[in-house]
Amino acid sequence: MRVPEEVLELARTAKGVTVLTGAGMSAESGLATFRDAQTGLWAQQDPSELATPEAWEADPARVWAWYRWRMTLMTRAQPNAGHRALAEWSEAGDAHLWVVTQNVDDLHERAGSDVLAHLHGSIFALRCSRCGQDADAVGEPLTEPVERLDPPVCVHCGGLVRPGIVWFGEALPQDALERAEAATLSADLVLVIGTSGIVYPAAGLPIMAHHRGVPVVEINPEETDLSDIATATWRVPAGEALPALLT
Ligand code: BJW
Ligand code: ZN
Repeated sequence: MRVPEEVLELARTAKGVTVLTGAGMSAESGLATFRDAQTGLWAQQDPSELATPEAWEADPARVWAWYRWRMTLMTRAQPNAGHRALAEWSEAGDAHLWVVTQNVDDLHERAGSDVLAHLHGSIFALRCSRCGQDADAVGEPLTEPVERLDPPVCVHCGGLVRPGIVWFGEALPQDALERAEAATLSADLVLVIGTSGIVYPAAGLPIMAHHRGVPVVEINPEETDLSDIATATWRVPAGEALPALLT
């Protein structure tokens, strides 16, 4: 695969690279994105009925069944060539890479990257929805999707255990957001990979970089809400682009 000259030049000369990833990063690992019109998670389900605190309050068993099934899929998935290339880039030592992800899976880590910030939390970091303490009871494994499944119960207070992710209307983890902002300001290149750039404040990070004169490169087969502020766009899947960038 031929790497666009401008992208190659920016990647070769950068000393600090902030990489913002979204669901498209894990698409080639077989995990569905949110907003793809055919295969996206939101194509089948209404996000307001699943990914909001109100949905959880109204029907925790429905919400838990969906997340428990997605945990199964994420456990089965393997990092793809794009995840591996990012880890190798970091190990090569020519540049410092700060990986900032909106993904709640652990595929960056399993490929060998240190993730600076999980902006939307982690699906595996369970906590009590009442007292907030960490929980490790995953409950029964799911081998197929189900409509409803009772969430596990907190051993401290009897509250319901929820996934450690950020729903719409909830605040992002403050420390993760601060680290991501600091990395964005320190970088001399921001790579935006596999995100529609619709969800804030995450989408504000590359915009902030752009306003400060930091080049932004987008790797995504489709145009996005962030394409306009990108210095260069490369319309290829992440699993093909990133290995090519390293060779
Ligand atoms: C490929 C590919 C391949 C495919 N290679 N690419 C400012 C303006 C307007 C609204 C707001 C605003 N600020 C805040 C808001 C409200 C809201 C928001 O942004 N709404 C918008 C929809 C308008 N934001 C929030 O509510 C956030 N919280 C907040 O702001 O709190 C404020 C507050 C402060 C203090 C107290 C209280 C509150 C929280 C946002 C939480 C987002 N959560 C989700 C669900 C997580 C859990 C779960 O997994 O179920 O996070 S929503 C969902 O979207 C998920 C994702 O991380 C996020 C982003 O999606 P992503 O990753 O971009 O996926 P897609 O599907 O959209 O795109 C995939 C892309 O990949 C596509 O472009 C493809 O082309 C591409 N692709 N194959 C490369 N092989
Ligand atoms: Zn509790």
